[in-house]
Amino acid sequence: MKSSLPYHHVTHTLFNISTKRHSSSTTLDIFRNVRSAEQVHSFNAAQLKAADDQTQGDVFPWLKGLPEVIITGRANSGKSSLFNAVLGRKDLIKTSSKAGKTRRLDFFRVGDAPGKLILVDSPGYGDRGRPEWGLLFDSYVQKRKELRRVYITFNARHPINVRDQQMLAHLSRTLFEALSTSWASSLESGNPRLPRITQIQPVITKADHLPASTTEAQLVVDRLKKEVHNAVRDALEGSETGRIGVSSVELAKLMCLSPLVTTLKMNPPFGIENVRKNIVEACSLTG
Ligand SMILES: Nc1nc2c(ncn2[C@@H]2O[C@H](COP(=O)(O)OP(=O)(O)OP(=O)(O)O)[C@@H](O)[C@H]2O)c(=O)[nH]1
Ligand SMILES: [Mg+2]
Repeated sequence: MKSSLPYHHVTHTLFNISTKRHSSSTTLDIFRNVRSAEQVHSFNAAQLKAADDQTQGDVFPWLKGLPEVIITGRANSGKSSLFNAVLGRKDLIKTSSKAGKTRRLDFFRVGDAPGKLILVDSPGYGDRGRPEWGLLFDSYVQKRKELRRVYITFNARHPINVRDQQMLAHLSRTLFEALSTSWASSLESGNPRLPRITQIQPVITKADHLPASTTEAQLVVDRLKKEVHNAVRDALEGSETGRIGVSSVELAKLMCLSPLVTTLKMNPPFGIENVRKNIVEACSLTG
């Protein structure tokens, strides 16, 4: 079995892709009782189909309007494991070495009831994904007002592939359409307000699989960062971003954040505090 990288190696990589710093006291506050997190709901493709016949709106459960973040990524890229780590739990969420474990949207409340925010785990895409899971994810991203940020995982061991590019393209167009619609309605209301951009946060998981040389590891991270950004930029080029007064290049920069790097094969797991801070910031809960 391949041994884990030395701690300093991944630390170095993480520092080099410098991420925004946030007040850690608020983060600690929100995640202080992280172990009290609970699953508060789940929603599967069959429920979506049944509900869609009744309404065109948000069909997902009302969770007191708490801010939500959702995670996506290729099947088996480590989405559910990452959320377990963020929640300081080993197996609140079921994980598996076999792709296709998560088959529905699962909603987890962070903190004691009524909670501060909701993490939404979702099924993976790619060869082991299913079309109905894609519809479920799409419906959530298109309709959910509480959505604050979309996390997308990339296994450090695998280069980005065409399915990742398709997902990034689809996601950025969907988020742009939502932005454009809320801009149009704010114009109509006679009270134009710059809409909030729902951002995409890439997360490189399984960083223990990055090459052992720091330079090579950095190259992998930089390449992924560039490819993800380019996929978003190219997708937005085909959208009429001028409608909201920005170029596709500008919007891509605003919409797609720099990747975070994590590995759970260290004790304690690496990069998790940064993911927590990022979630807290996405939910506008920083003090
Ligand atoms: N080496 C390594 N393996 C990891 C890491 N994180 C998760 N894994 C493993 O990756 C496998 C898949 O993890 P999951 O969290 O179930 O992945 P998922 O993306 O939720 O998978 P699906 O629900 O099937 O789409 C499991 O065997 C985990 O133990 C990590 O940081 N390093
Ligand atoms: Mg999963």
